[in-house]
Amino acid sequence: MNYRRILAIGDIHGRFDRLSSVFNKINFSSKDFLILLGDYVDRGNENLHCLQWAMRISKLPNVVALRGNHEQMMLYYYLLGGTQAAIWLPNGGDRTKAELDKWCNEEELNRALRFINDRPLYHKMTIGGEDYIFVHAGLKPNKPLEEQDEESLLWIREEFYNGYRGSANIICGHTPTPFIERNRYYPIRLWNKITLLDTGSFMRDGKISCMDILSGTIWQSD
Ligand SMILES: [Mn+2]
Repeated sequence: MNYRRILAIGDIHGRFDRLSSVFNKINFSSKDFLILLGDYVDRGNENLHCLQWAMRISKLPNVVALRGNHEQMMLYYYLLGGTQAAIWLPNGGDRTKAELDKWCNEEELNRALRFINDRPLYHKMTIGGEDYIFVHAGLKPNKPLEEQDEESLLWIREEFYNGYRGSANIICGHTPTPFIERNRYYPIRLWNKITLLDTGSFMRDGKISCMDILSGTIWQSD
């Protein structure tokens, strides 16, 4: 594989307007490789459009769409029950569910759930001798990738940011950058090889961000 760019897009959260804005800027083609870091749904007002876009584009051989914790909550809500099911609606799932109730028949809902269930939790690549791990939230420090649990990959925050000492570069979303640095809606590169690409897509001044891992170039929604 010899791609022109390795692109990663952070949290989307139902903001199809911002997704279109950033996606139009990158001029994505078959020469690129694209990783979506998850959280297509919840909190925005076009959750279904975002999910359907991810379902469509991930059929391309040069696109990987990961699972985010919001897709995980949705999956639990519809299929598995338990604590994660109970927290979906109050965490923005209410809006997604309203759209699904309105626009989807049972077959379409099942197709969406199957898509979510099939999402990988991480994607690893080696580029120029460097390892890159793309994952929604992060990794449990001091644990090999193969032994990571679903919970950490989808939900972890401070323990990962403060404790990660690995040699692989980690590209992730999940914690909006303004939660780490006030009023910052631009990706953050931490000292320990972690790059945070969730730039608060669902927030008033938030953006959706895309980064080319090879050049470091960043594109953002208007
Ligand atoms: Mn998120």
